[in-house]
Amino acid sequence: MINIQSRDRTSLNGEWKALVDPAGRGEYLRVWLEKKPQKKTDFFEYSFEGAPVLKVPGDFNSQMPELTYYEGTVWYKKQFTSSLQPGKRLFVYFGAVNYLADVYLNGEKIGSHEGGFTPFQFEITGKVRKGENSLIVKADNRRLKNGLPGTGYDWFNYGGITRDVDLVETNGTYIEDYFIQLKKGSLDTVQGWVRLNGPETVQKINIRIPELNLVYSTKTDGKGIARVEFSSDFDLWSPENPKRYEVIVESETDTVTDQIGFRSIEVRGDEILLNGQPVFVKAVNIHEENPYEGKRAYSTEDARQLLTPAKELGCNLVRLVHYPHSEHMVKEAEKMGLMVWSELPIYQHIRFSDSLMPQKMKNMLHEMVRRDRNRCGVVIWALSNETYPGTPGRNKALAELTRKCRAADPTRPVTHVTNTQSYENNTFGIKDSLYLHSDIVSINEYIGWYIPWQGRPADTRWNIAFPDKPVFISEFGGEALYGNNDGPADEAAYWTEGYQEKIYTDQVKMFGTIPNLAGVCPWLLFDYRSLGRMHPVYQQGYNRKGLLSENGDKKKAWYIMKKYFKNK
Ligand code: GCB
Repeated sequence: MINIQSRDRTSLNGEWKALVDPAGRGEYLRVWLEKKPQKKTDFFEYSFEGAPVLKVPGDFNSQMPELTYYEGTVWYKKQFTSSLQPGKRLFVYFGAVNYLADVYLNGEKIGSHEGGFTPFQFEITGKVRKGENSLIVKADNRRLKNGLPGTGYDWFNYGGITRDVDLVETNGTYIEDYFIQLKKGSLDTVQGWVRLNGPETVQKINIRIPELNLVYSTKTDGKGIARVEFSSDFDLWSPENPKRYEVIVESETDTVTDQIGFRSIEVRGDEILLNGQPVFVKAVNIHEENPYEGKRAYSTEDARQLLTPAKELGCNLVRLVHYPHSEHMVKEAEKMGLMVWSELPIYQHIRFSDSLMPQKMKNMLHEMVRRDRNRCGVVIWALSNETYPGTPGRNKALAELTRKCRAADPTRPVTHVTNTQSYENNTFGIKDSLYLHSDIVSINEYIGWYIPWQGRPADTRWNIAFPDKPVFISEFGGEALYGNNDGPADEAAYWTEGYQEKIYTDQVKMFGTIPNLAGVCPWLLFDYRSLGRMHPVYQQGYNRKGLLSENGDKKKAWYIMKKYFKNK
């Protein structure tokens, strides 16, 4: 189901008992049965009694020093009471568990989930007991060769129950999902649907927007689905006017309330149009990490800490890399007038030819789209980042995924990001055929950092095999340790702020040469933790490509970017 926040729910956030299981003994000992010794002399191990606690939501790595670099299993336990009345249904809903989750209620397995950044739920009607209940979750963040992402990635592998957990109570038939957004290209007509779950499939549906004096009525069919189409004179959402309306969706057995904005987003020819007008995308990359505390970000407060400097930089979009961020983050961005780029962790080394991969990609796509389809702030679905053309099955798998994405949501542009360009004689060659399936040609390039310049930035030439599409520089930049200011900028060495500043100055000159340039997005807002970044002096476990240090200090490059956005 979607829109948990507006439902009859009981939060299971807070302290959970935790058993660290590096050897995988818990499975063998079946800890979910919570066996108790009968006599003093009975041998037993692995008991939740006397176990330490972990905070949920929250990654486990940042909560216990011995778990800092841990990649493995932690068993979590929470007790709750229930008094579910006959005819009602109960669900346990997880915002995210990284990466594999097995969930047990009162000793019985109720389900599993794969994927660290999308929500899932299990129905526990008929399984929940009156009074005390015990919920046990096995969270395993080991990297999988056929995982999404796979084994190699440049961010911190925060494990555990990283987002909110809720019990949600509904009537026998409830409003499971709906899609209420403007139809593609329209500025006044909503086209969507409402879907019920439960036996009473045929019901009257009302959609009310009190501020517009709007009441739209329709009816669900035998499958519990109602088509929706209505028009109104909406005050359109935009970064300058992040207007959202209270929207009430009612059936005869359920009511949910949402805050929904209306806007149109389209790629037409080589331009990106917001509400019918060309928009230059001023973006910044953000990882889901609270930089000040070095932990996975999960709350509204965390979201504000990350988004406030993005606004200050002059951004109108945040690229939330490289996986779907929490719902709080997306909602805060929308509220603050930041468009959102939402991305799947189909990142670099993916085993496209693995027999399980099509299903894994499809599930994750649907979990991402389902959760945020009604968020007008979300303007782009990004389906992959830096996958390699030579990987067997790559193009076919991503073409198929693109088709599925467009079917699930025909209103938003879709993109793939690549870094497969050639760069010779100061000329970029862009011809990765993945862009055939991409509405926007999104390019990551690190000229000036990983690759040296081959001429004056302002003389750069471009050979783009897709001349009719907008071009977006989705990543560029270089590393600098804040406060490392040895030497004047023109002599500055690697890791200095001056060196990074020079990269930005050159990149900005180069941007002027890009045909169809529709936006740019520096890599990235804050320095962030990554296991692959262990230079003992300059990195110390951090990717230092931030415009801000992990303490929020502005590096010199920040000002170059801010000026560029201001003048754009
Ligand atoms: C990239 C990746 C990003 C890395 C970044 C870097 O191209 O998309 O995930 O962290 O480069 O710092 O090298």
